[in-house]
Amino acid sequence: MFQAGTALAEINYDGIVGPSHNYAGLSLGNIASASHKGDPSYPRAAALQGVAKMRGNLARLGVQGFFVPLPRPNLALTDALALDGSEAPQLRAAPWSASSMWTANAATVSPAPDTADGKCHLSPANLVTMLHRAQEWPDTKRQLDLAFGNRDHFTVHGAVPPTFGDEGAANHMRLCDGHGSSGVEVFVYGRPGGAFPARQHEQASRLVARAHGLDPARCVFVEQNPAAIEAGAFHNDVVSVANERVLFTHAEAFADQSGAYDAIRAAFPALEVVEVPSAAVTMAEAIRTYLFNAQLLTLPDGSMALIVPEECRESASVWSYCEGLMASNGPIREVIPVDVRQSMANGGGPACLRLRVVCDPATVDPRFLLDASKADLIEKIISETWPEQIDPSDISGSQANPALAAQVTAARAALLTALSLEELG
Ligand code: SUG
Repeated sequence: MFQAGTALAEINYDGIVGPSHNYAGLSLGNIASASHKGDPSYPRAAALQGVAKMRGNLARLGVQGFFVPLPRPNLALTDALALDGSEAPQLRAAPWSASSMWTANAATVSPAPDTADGKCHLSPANLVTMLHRAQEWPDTKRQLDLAFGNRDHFTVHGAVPPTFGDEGAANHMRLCDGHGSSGVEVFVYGRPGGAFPARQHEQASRLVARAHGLDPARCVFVEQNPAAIEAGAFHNDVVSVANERVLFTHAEAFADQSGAYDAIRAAFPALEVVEVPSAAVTMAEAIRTYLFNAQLLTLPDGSMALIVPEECRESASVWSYCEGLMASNGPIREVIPVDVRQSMANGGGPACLRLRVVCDPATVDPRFLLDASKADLIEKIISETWPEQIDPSDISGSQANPALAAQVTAARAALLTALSLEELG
């Protein structure tokens, strides 16, 4: 239970990219996923890119967590789908998806200073809108139950019941004076009826806020701009990110942009908005480069750094905006590109790959915390066991590929053994 004065820190839990990482084009409304459908994927390179990102943030922040990949191929889902070779290839690919790497969709997290009982509450996201993602939450919950098993400090809930779609932290932001102080939680939902699915339902957001025991006066519910969803912003974290008192957002992120700022400011007067105008970066370019799918970090000296995908540096308009940001007197003083191209090609940037948990690091299971030697170990297992390449026909062809299934299963098992996490096997 939270007591004032306890040392709370933000821990970023990155999803280790799983050995079955592939491009099957499963996510309607996710432009990168659709446009890379059918490409060969490189699971080993993808996972090493992810570890390199974690190493960078470990050096910057002094703390970094991770979650392990979920069991794939998921034989229970294969059975449930009655796959017999006559079905659409996309159905065959779903049990192979490595989508749990995007841990921003693993859960919604309300840190202890925000909740009525002074514990940190986590609700795994049901991800019901997409078949390949809906299989994640029971295994995600098993992992959360272990990582945050200290019941004096954490409560792990069940998922929101269907039909209310919940996508977790990707549609949730927290504003606060410092990570350890009480925050205002902002839930961003989409209204159904557009060309693409609105994955986060308002009722799911409201349910999570109630379950977590949040003070209604410190919760804000905001509608995402339907035009942003239509343009490919399938999660709010593709168009805005918050850290402490700062909201970094595209000017067209919300259905009622100034109404959203007013509502947040009414609950959190210290709000500082860094709004990127459409004239500087179009919505299409923001979505292509994932400028907002960035990690906005508070560095030990109190300044903020934005960890963006390399694609931002390659875009004239986005990089010129970033250079202006760094030269300004604003709160974001550094913009640091990272290479997560394998994940980006499926619509997952630096922010998708991490779940933020504000807590006392002494209260979490240390097996899920990274240090330099564990990063070496994880890299060694990935280099030795992860497939170098997967062609979509390996997983969605009418003939199953038992050798690949065996390799993927063995690779995950080797990682669990190395990390003493066999109980997740
Ligand atoms: O749910 N891509 C993920 C990307 C998730 C990004 N997360 C955040 N924005 N927080 C998704 O659409 C692609 C899978 C495929 O096509 O095989 C995929 O699931």
